[in-house]
Amino acid sequence: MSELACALVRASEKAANIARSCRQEDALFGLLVEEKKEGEKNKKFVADFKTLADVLVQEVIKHDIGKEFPGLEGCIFGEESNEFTNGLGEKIQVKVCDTEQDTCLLLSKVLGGNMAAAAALARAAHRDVAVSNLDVGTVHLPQDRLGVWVDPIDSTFQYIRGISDSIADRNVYSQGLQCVTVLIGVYDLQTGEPLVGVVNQPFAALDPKTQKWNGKYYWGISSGSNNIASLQPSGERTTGADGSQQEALMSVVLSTGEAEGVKKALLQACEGRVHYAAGAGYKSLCVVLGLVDAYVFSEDTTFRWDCCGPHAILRSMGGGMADLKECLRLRRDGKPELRPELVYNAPVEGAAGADRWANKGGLVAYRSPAHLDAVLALLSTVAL
Ligand code: 2IP
Ligand code: CA
Repeated sequence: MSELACALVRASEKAANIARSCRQEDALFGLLVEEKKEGEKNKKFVADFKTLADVLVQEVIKHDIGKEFPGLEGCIFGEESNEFTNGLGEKIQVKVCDTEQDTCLLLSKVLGGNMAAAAALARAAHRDVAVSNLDVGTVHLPQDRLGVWVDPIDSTFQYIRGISDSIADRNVYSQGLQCVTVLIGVYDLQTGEPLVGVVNQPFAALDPKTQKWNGKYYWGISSGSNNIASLQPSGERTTGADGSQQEALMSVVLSTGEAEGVKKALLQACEGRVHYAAGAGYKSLCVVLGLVDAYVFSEDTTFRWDCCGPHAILRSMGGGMADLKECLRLRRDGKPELRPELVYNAPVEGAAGADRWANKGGLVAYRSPAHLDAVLALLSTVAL
């Protein structure tokens, strides 16, 4: 099933190309923003935006994966709906057509007849992307029951702001284009477990000479006892005075919108090793990269599409993503050994719109079970 992982990486690379092309032309980018409709609003932002880039990227991922794995396209779900309204109030279903020309024609309707912009986007959507063979071996996946969550552009707010000169604190960016990610996660439709994940960072580093952005991608596969990842887990440890190996002081990354009680408890325990960063995907990536031990979020404003891809990668590296509030509840009920992970196949009962797929209990993305335990112990007395 290595082909599926390769197809996901290729789709994410194409997505990253489109995201970069859209940012390179300010005039084009200005045309692309449109406010989200009520039902699909992420309540976090006063004005949350979706962009044509977002919608197009999602459609490209669907189209490309569907072409290589017929049957799977019906099980690819994402944050965006593909309906876009142009300046004339016309509703247009954005999709990738059979030919570049047809896609260009369709996009020109969204773009009010701006053929140059439509042609540039259609070119990026149809351009083949070369990805060298991934060293994934053969992993068995339940082919007939796979679902896919896609977040075409996570951290849309940072993508729109486009800050390019943000400075990292111990390699963690609090804001800026570095916090933008493309997230693709494959899960088991029956069990809800994450199986394959790709996190693509289209704006990983700005080349000072060319002023062009270079991207990076990371992947992981976790199925039964088969775990393969593009990165090796980094086991940062310190040596104690007696020569014993001790875990280095915990470090965490949080959303700036995190609850005060959680911030306070973690600030005290982590002695300054608390980072704040934008983007649910980017914060998860910081855990994958070993820049922090955990990403903690106690609110309900992340969604399945924010987590499925990074979760699969973390699992493949010995970590995971747990439901924070459920874990704390079970701990209080005397069952600390039960630490439920996020699952991806069941909607939130009684919820409507995007909230059906919200991670209601918050989350902890962690590098190892010991890090999860440490976070839960620290937060066990915080009222959430
Ligand atoms: C958002 C995005 C935000 C995040 C929010 C996600 O997704 O990742 O940055 O908030 O939870 O749903 P925060 O940065 O405070 O963690 P999108 O950008 O795709 O709407
Ligand atoms: Ca998102």
